[in-house]
Parts: sequence; C-alpha cells; structure tokens
Amino acid sequence: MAIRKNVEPGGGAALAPEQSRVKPPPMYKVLLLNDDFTPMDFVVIVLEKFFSLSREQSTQVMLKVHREGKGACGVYPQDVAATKVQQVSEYSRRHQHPLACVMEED
Ligand code: TYC
Repeated sequence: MAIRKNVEPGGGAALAPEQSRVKPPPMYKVLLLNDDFTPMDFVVIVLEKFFSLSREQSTQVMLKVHREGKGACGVYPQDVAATKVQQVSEYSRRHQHPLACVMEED
C-alpha cells in the first residue's frame, strides 16, 4: 500500500487552532447549610459518602459549616452538582435529618 503523508485537506500545512469563542460551561459549588438538629457524625458521613472526602477533610468542612453557617463540599459541572444536591437531600430525608444542601454558580 502507498504511504501517504497525513496532510490537511486542501494540501496546506496545519494552522494554529482559531481562538475559541465559546465560554467554558459554568461550574457550581455544592454547599451544606447549618441547622441545630442534624448530628455532627451524620454530616461527616455525608461528606465522606457523597463528596469522597477523607474523615479529616469531612470533619473540617462539617466544623466550618457548624461555626459559619455554610460551607462548600466541592465544585462540579451543573448536572453533577444537581445530582449531589438531590442525593444528599434524599439521604438526609430518609434518615429524618433536616440537613440542607444547595448549589450556587461558582
Ligand atoms: N449544628 C449541628 C449540631 O450542632 C451540626 C451540623 C453541622 C449540622 C453542619 C448541619 O451542615 C451541618 N449538631
């Protein structure tokens, strides 16, 4: 079989890619909100289970939320963030805790 050089259609050399005119998709922060009823241990479990944080990282985030009223668990594309919010809300409801989880544009 003949060997063919991999050239651009039209025979010209490859040009530098045109500068992209599309914005990257927005990212979303997932936040936990403090309340007076959800046990600290449960919040730590949620952070480990749904946000893949270590026990130490989860404890730090939980304490930040407890002291400051809210705290970020992670930053994700919109569909992933929305799924995390749903999963945490459903899990908390199932365990009869009022833990609130929301998302906001980063
Ligand atoms: N404030 C809760 C308590 O004292 C603990 C808590 C932390 C609750 C973080 C919610 O997102 C939260 N048991």
